[in-house]
Amino acid sequence: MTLTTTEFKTEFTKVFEALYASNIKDASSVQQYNALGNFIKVYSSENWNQTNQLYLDNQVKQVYYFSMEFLPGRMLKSNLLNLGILDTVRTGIKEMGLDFEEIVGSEVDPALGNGGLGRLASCFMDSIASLGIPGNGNGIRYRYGLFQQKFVDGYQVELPENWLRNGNVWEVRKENKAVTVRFGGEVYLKEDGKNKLRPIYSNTQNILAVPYDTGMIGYENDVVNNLRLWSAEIPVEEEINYKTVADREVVNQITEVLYPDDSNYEGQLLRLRQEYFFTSAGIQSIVRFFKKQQLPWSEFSNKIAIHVNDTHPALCVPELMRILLDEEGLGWEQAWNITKRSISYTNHTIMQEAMEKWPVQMVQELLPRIYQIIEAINQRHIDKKVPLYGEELTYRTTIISDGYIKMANLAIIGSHSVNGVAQLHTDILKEETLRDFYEMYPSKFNNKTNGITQRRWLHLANEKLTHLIDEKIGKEWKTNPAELRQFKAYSKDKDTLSCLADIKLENKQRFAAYAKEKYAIELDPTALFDVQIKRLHAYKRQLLNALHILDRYLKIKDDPSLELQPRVFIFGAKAAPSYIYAKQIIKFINALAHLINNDPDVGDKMKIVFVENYGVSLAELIIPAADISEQISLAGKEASGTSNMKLMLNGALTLATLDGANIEIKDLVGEENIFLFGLTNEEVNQLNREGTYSAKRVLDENERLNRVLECLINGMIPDIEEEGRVIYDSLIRYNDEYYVLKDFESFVAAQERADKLYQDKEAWNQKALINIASSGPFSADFTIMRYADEIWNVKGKAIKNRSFLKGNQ
Ligand code: NTF
Repeated sequence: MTLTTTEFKTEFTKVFEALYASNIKDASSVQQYNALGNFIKVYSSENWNQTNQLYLDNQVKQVYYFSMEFLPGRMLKSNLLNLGILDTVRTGIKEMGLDFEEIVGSEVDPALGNGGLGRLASCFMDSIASLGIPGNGNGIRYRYGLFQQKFVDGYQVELPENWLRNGNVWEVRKENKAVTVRFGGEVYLKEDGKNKLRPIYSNTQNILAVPYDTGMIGYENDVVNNLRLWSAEIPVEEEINYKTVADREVVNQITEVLYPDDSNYEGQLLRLRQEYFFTSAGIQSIVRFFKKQQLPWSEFSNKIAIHVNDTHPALCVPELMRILLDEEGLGWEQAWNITKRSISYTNHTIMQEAMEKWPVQMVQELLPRIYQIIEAINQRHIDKKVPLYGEELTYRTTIISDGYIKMANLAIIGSHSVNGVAQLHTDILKEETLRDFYEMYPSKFNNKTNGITQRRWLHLANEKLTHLIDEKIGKEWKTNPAELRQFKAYSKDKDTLSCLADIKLENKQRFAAYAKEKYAIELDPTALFDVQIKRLHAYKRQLLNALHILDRYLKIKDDPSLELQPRVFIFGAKAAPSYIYAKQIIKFINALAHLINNDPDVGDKMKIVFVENYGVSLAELIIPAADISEQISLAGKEASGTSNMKLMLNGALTLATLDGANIEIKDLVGEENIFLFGLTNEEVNQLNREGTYSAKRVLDENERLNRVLECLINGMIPDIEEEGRVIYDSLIRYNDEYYVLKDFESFVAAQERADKLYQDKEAWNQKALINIASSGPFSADFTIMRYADEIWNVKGKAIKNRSFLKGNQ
């Protein structure tokens, strides 16, 4: 299909008039956006329909990626890019006298995720479609996305994110595909006369799960896959039972918000309801689709791969068992084999507090049949493993223990593959966090280092850089990102380096314009832009970054005439609403920013911008403008990180600990093209083992650091009396759990090396170029090819036509 500008203008006008019966020039940009979205939907609908039909006709194996979070970002431009009509449409819109960027900007960014985990899911959806892999996303259509973050007096305030205010042009409500999800009540098993036990339910609450589907458009390959998000509704026949607003609210709540505060019992219960809701709905629809093909059950795992993204969808295991046993009448062994062969699981964190566990009683009450099945899985696990591994080891791996149901244990036992998201993370899983399981199931464990889609994070976010690369090495890298390495040949080419510098400067100017408009802060675009963008968490150590800033500030105060490499420090981070310490760090950084940004002694030497409500669209603005990528988590704690890959791809130099995927970045670019500092994982382990670390001693031995810390409690930074004290105590009284003080000196030294290198523009740009050219292996296309080959057993093949499907059975 090719589209000319004239055809586009005619068709687009038709769509607009059908929607709004008015003149397009008088329309708001939201209306124009809506019409353009509709045009795209119509334009791609044939491919969407056909892709679906072809998958069905050819009975290809399909992947279902279950994730509680998706962070797709704005979709208008990426859909146009993938359809191969971005330039045509842009020109057409311009010729019609409309403002393309304004239209693009009026799309609301759906915040249906927290951070890395949700964005990874969306990068994966893009790569799955672009590789022509038959794949589907399965998640929740939250009525309100992750809270909208505002700063009031420097404090984080959370507001509801009403992302559906103007509707959502991309989704299609499919009430014909709705299913019922059952909660609560009582259940007992009854002989059905055919020697099978069947559950009899009473007093259950039945909720209708209605899917909203969104097309996932592959890159120039005519493939349109499906992202299915479920919404909870009251079944029509049960309306009579929901008389009050409060009654109805219980149902609406299920898909109301992402991650409701789960620091209390009610919050946890709601979270568990959400997890079962989208898991059950998804599994039911998979089984329904499978049965449509009239294949024997032995074919199930040859046709279906179910991926569990972290433990949130781990109830896939007992839910698939339930359907196979209770509804399809299969025997335990057969059902168990099908379940294990179909399901695979990714672990995304080793942080103990993020390991999900649910009180037994809660699961018993909310999901009585599922509880029985989990109990049976657990018992069989014990019966089978005790003779092989002994009681001690086996009991450390049970799903039920100490009155809790451990979701990771359920996911591991009920699946055929367990993967970590970077090499070090997988090693830590094998050797520490999940060591007992690794001993039991060594062949289940594998590594799949995360990846990012270069289509969004380079083509769309940094079009100028894309043009430069196209001009130098051609366009093959777009479908084979490994080809980016050809760009290395230009690392000594003065022209190319100066083009690269110009592009970076323009991107920095673009961000500076945003900062000026939004926060009335003047930034010097020639300063070094230093970026840390990620969720706020103690282990990610935004605090270390802030202490370095404070140290620089003190230097300037000591000697205002000091020559320092000017820097702009950019932060973007949300803190979980119940994570008080993280919120105190936000307040501290904001207070520090206020002090420094308004101090005439400082001028352009330092500026701090903490952007509000960091998300995908802001990332697209910030990442291309970054010179330094701060990846400074305590070694061993960050599973992978993905902003590190995006920043590298856009020519930022990484300043990092040897943690997560930073290690793989170092291996690819070489130690001379990255700034490393801090403890290694082994050193952290050793310090933990010895137990002799004293933060106080570090402080006593370092005068500079001592002065910095004093500023937290001596009133120099206005308005942080409480926060300053809490942070100070976390470091000194509670002995600095994340070794911030221990790593301070080497962090500052790395920053000094960065400053020095930045003086030599050519050397810096050369390293930036090498970083860009080395980032190809982090394309999610490669990550997904590995999932496809090694976990899902589906054929991953970039395609220009659909003939591949025939060979993918
Ligand atoms: C995150 N985990 C990790 O913290 C990141 O290091 C990683 O890059 C992403 O997952 C994607 O793999 C989580 O968000 C969670 F939920 F597991 F804590």
